[in-house]
This record gives sequence, structure tokens and C-alpha cells, in this order.
Amino acid sequence: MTDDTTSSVSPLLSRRNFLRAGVLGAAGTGVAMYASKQAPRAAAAAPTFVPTKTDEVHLVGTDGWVSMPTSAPPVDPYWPDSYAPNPYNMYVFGFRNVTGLSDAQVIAQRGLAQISAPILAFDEGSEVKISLTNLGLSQRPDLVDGHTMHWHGFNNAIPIFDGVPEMSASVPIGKTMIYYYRPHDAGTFMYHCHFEDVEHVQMGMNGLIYVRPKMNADGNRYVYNDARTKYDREFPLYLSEVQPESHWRDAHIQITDWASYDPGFSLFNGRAYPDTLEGTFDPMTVYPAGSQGERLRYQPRGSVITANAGETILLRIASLGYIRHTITLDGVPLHVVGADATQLIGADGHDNSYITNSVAVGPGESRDVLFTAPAPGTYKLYDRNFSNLSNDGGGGYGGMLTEIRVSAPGTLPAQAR
Ligand SMILES: [Cu+2]
Repeated sequence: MTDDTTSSVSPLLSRRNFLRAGVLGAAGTGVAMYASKQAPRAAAAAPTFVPTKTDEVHLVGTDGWVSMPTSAPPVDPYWPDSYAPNPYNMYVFGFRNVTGLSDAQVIAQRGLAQISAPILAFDEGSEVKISLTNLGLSQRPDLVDGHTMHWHGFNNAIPIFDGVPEMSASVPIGKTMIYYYRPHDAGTFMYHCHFEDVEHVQMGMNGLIYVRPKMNADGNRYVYNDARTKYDREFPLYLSEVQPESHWRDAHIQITDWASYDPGFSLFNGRAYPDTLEGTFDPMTVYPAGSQGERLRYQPRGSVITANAGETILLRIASLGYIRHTITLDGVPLHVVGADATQLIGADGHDNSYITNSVAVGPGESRDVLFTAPAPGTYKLYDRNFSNLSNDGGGGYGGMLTEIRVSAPGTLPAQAR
């Protein structure tokens, strides 16, 4: 506050003025509000926001079943889960994208959650409306848990759309809430449910959001509004882990002690190796019995990276696991141009990006990584911590391991959005 209202003239230092000064000061607008009382001014014109377009997405939150690699050693009684319907073996919560479906089709998705939630992609300068419907938990009708949409890293103007249930609303079973956003910052973000978040995030309610920069209007693809971040192909590398014991406990009406967290499977895009090498499937499609599509449709995204030699590849790496991961690509320089949805440049434009072959990513962090596809061949991308390279302690490789498959120049067509 200014001196003339609070401290220098004794008649103004009444208890009422002191309280008003403190309250207004705490609100961050005290000076302007007090000044306007003394000398009325014309109201400032409200800034006008004209969205380039409006994107509307409809998500549901529910529970369901997925399949970790069946070659892993059983851990009795936790995994495979005896309640799991064939061909699944682990209980999860998750989001599904039901945009455009009828009410009856939406309701029919109850109990059919996916892990590694649908990737959402929006443009800088657009407006975004995300409807979240809570379909309840088919395996746990005794639970009345809400769900929320928390856009991790988004600068909200008000808390109502932040999805933290203590600070805003959460969506009760059978209801829908519309979250509203104006993405003004390009980068790689995450979203997750924030209701009982240690449990709901572990159970699978989390995924990626891309915000594409305005500079893409020139027909090229950039990570940020900077020509140095141009790329040809992009791939998600969403990191998480699952602890089979806690998933079993949720299915069997038991309580987990989270202090004993010890994940059994480390996941790229919701799958452990060798399932990371399988294709991408559609959760809405019914695949033939016994096929990989049937088994993996609720963890639908494969992690194989395909490119032509010489192309610039963008890896959008983000983690909502609970432990730190270090992603390594032997012999190929990785150029980290962004961290936590922020380009690595200084206020003066100085380039703070860096070259490495091991990208460390902590829980709740993201990295935008560019590399040049090397000579044709197959390369391994993996977590260099060997304990994250096995499935439930079994022999051989598992966990966070996938392949980069490089073809001769001109072999693959341009990547479609
Ligand atoms: Cu939830």
C-alpha cells in the first residue's frame, strides 16, 4: 500500500482502514481500488480474445481391465488377477475418448477404461472445451469416487477448471462437467485425474496433451514458435509404472499402503516390452479372439518409432510415474529443446537447449527431444535403470524398452496428424 493511505497520516490509520488496506493488498489490487475511490477513472477496456477455433472433446472416467506381458512370472495372488476376464490380467481406472458417441454408446463404455489416456492435441490460440463424464466403477460399486480433469502445467486464471477437488469441483458418478481452457503456451503437457490422486493416477487416469504453436500456420511443424524447433515426425513417449499389488487391492476391496510402492511393470505409453513393439489399436474395435488387438485394445498405443534416415524426429516425453526415469538412445545425440512445456531459451533469446544421450525425467515432468534419424537400421530406446527393464522381476528384457526403426530416405510417406 502507499504511505498516504496507511502509515503517514494518523487519522487514516484507523482499524477499519488498516484492515481494508490489508485485505485489498492481499488481493493484489488494493492500490488501484483505493485510488479509484478517491478519483474515479474510466474502466479499462477488457482484452478481447478471439479464438482461432473451438475444440470440443468428450472424455469418460471409469474402470476396466488391461493385460501386462503374459511371459512375466506370476506374483500370487496379485498378478495375474483372478478376477480379470480373459484375456486381461490387471485392474485399472482410466479415461476414454467418447467424442461424438450417442448417450447409449457413452454409457456402454462403463467398465472399459484404457490406460495411457487418449492423446489430446490443441492449437495455441484456440479455445478448448473438455466434457468429463463419470461413469462410475463397475468392479467397485461400493466406491463413490469422483473424477476430475487436471491439465498439469496449465496456467489457469481461476481454480474452477484446475480439477483439484479440495479447490474446485469434482465430477460425481453419473454427471458431466465441462472444463474450459484457452491454450496460450505451446509444448508437451499432461493431464490426469486429481481425485484421490495417488490412487487414481497409479490406476491409470493420465495421459498427454500437445499444444501446437501458432508458427505451424506456415505449413511446417514446430515444437515452439522458433524455427530451431522444426521437426518432421513426432512420437509420444508417455512414462509410468504399475504396482500389481495395489491394482489387485483395488479390485479386491483392499487398501494399499503407498509408502511401500514398488512397481512391477515400467511402461512406455501404457505397455511393457515386448508389448511396446505391437501396433496401435482402437479401443472401440472388436478384434478377433486371441489376437494382440483384443488383448491390448485398452492400452492402445504402440511405441515403435519409424522414420526415414535424415529426418528430424520429435519425442514428446512425459512422466506421471512415481519414480525417476532416464531414457537413453545409444550413439545418437538427443537435442533437448523444451522442458515442462517451456522452450529452453533465456529471456534474451539465448539458446539453453542441450545435447545428451540420456534424458532424465522426474514425475510430473516433460521433455521435448529432437534427434536426426541415423542410418537405416533398428535402434533401442530404453530406461538405463535395469530394474525398469524387466517385467515383475522376471528374466530377460521387459519394461521401458522400444525400437527406432529407420528406413532409407524417401521410404515412408509424410506423417499424418
Ligand atoms: Cu479419478
